[in-house]
Amino acid sequence: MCSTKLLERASGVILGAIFGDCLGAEFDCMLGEQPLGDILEYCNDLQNAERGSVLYTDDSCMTFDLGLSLIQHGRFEAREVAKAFCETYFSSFQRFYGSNVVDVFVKLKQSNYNDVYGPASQQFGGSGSYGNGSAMRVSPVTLLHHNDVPSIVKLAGEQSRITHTHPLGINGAILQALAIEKALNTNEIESPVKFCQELLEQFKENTTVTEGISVYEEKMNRIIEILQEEKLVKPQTVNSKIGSGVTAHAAVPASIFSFLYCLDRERLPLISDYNGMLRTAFYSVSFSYDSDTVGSMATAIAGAYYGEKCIPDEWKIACEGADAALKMANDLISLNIQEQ
Ligand code: R7I
Ligand code: MG
Repeated sequence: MCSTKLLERASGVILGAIFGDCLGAEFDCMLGEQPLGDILEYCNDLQNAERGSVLYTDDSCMTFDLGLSLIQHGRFEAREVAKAFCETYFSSFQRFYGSNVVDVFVKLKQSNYNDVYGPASQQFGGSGSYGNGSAMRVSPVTLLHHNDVPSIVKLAGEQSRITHTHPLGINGAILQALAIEKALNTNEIESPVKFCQELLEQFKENTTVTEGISVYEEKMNRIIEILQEEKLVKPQTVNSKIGSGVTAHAAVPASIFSFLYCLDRERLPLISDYNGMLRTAFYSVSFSYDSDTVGSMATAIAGAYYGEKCIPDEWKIACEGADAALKMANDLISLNIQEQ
């Protein structure tokens, strides 16, 4: 039997991913940080928005592609996932996919999906991409294998290799999947620093890709440093010490930082009246240079901790794919329970 609490949290993961993406897409920060007041104003106007009218981007496209394929086949079928990624990409209008990953889609299609891992390994002169694209879609992996860390790590890495083979790309997907798992399993975070230290240890112990671990270790230690040293952190500090752009080793730590920073409502006077999931969504979107993706990843982690009820119904309804997100979370958790 699935407890309501687990289902609410699992739903929070996928809904958080979609909500953060939709919100972030409206506040693309590539040109600089966004005032929190503007984001609040935008959200308050959402109650008048039509159902599904706030559109998501590639983050959610790929999250749905991966999750629905896992549900359909009951397991990871790499060729099917590759096909789903490509079919969605080639049938969509502008969803703001990464500028290089589209070359992988073209080659996958040309090979009739028979060479599933080859095209990604040829990216960037053979080093593979370290973009954040395989981390931003990883949330279904955690739900399918909830309570089974080795399987989460294995599948997070395998799904990454379809588009991102660089060790930093793969490890970004693994760290994000583990962050969601830890948030799902924690009832009350008493110390954000301890949460971060334990997550780092778990990542180091379990990742199957040793190259690039030190980069993430350094970033996680900077998160700890910032959380310990400063009460009110300026966006410039986060951007200079952690980063928040399109690379996995910037965006994943930035997402983890956002979640941990927003646990303490006093750190965010302007939005202190909102619940923690909304604080995380607003904050992550406001400072990131890749606002849709950091918004999506940070709010997915927050959703695992706070649960989907933390997003007001009228805001949910405004987002494209909200109902599908809730159904997908339910189906993944049902599969997970059957496996145990
Ligand atoms: O990682 P990816 O799928 O998407 C990244 C972001 C996400 O936020 C999406 O929502 C979208 O907005 O873009 O896309 P990739 O094309 O694989 O990588 C994104 C970018 O990361 C590339 O265009 C490069 O600028 C950079 N990058 C690299 N640069 C140098 N060397 C990724 N890997 C490398 C590399 O090995
Ligand atoms: Mg993005």
